[in-house]
Amino acid sequence: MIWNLEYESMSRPRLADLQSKRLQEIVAKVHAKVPYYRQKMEEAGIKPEDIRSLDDLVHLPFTTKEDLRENYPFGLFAAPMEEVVRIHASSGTTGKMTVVGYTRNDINIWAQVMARTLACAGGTANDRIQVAYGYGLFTGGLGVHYGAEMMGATVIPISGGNTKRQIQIMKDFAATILACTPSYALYLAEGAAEEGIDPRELPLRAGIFGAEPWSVNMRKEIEEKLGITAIDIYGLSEVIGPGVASECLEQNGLHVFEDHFFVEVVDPETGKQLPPGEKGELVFTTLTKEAFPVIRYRTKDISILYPEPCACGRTMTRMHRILGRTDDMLIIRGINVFPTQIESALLEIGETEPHYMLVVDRQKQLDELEVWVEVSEDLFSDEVRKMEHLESRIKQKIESSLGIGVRVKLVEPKTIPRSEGKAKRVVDRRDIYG
Ligand code: DLL
Repeated sequence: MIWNLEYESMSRPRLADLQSKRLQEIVAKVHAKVPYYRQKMEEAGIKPEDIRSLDDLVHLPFTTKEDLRENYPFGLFAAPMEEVVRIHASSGTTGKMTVVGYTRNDINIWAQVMARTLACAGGTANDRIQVAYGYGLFTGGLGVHYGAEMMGATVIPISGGNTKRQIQIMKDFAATILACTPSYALYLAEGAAEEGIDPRELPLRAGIFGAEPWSVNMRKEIEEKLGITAIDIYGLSEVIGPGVASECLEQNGLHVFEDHFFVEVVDPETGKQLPPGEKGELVFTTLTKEAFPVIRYRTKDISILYPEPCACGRTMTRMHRILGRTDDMLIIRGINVFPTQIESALLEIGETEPHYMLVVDRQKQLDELEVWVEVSEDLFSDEVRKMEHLESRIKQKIESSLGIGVRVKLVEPKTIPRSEGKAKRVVDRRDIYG
């Protein structure tokens, strides 16, 4: 079923008209309400009236995560705080988080695009949706939750973690759709097997998985082990959260909900817009959001656009499953981690050398992050107790700033390879984009 047939299957020319009208409105709005955008537009010599069609969008400057950081926490909000009913946040590149806000109407739009996403996975009011994305500042849990309620489905708001309980509830409440990260879905499958439960015999029939990259092989494995259809869903906090794009049952690219989010692919080096079919960085402009509109937001996610019609009947452009990142952001158990966050934690503690390395692996479907840090010769040859103490201080510091568990390994001076150019800080042993 298509949740909103009128919009999701709109003819391309009508859609372009709608987008063009909405684009002009949003540009005028941010110019009037957000000093940052006004200034950027002035610097570029552009007035809102210059944006007359979708082709004019390329004249507008990009917005980046750094811009959000400079305006931390609420500097880019376009609505007064009394109209903001919700805040979410995601990792920033250093100590500061990326903060986003929603008006009541934004929450309503978000619920609608999430209802579309669930319908893309074959969901209806008859479904029981186990929401195992985290609830809280992360957009996953509450995003799916509101969409599922709007659809009229039964929500099981269990949030992430506690695998045994997840499996028990999945079975006892007869959940039909699972929402979580793809790696957690595989972990649940293994957990079920350990409990002597064959998930393929449960009523579960579909999953909406995202928040991290996953390969074609991983999809196969999830589908086989859980006996379900696994749907890729994409989104980011800065744009709205989950609900920016979703695969349909054709499983051949993710439909971008373009009546709300205008999508471009640009060359990450030059910023030049690329034609459909070419690989580059996704850039989004929100067309309808009130509290936190973004203009040409650089996602750093790599994909390709396919505007051809889809057999499902939706006319919305499809994007390829995410093919990589243009930066070194890692996603560990669904949480975005920037090496720079770890670097600033280490710098705050001091006492170590500025050489570190992050080793990421997937053990039994769970991501593990190991932080190797060089210590001085003196400290290394010192008592073991002192080393252990430092190790645990670093661990605590990183864990509290990142919100995920890490292992810390202090290593001898000069054991971390030096590079002549860009330092290679990350060894990722997972096969995530394959
Ligand atoms: O991860 C929103 C979300 C929640 C999406 C639940 C899907 C499901 P952030 O925490 O802001 O928001 O992280 C956004 O995660 O820029 C991508 O790099 C990555 N990402 C999200 N979905 C996918 C996906 C949520 N399906 C960042 N495939 C994005 C690959 C994804 N990467």
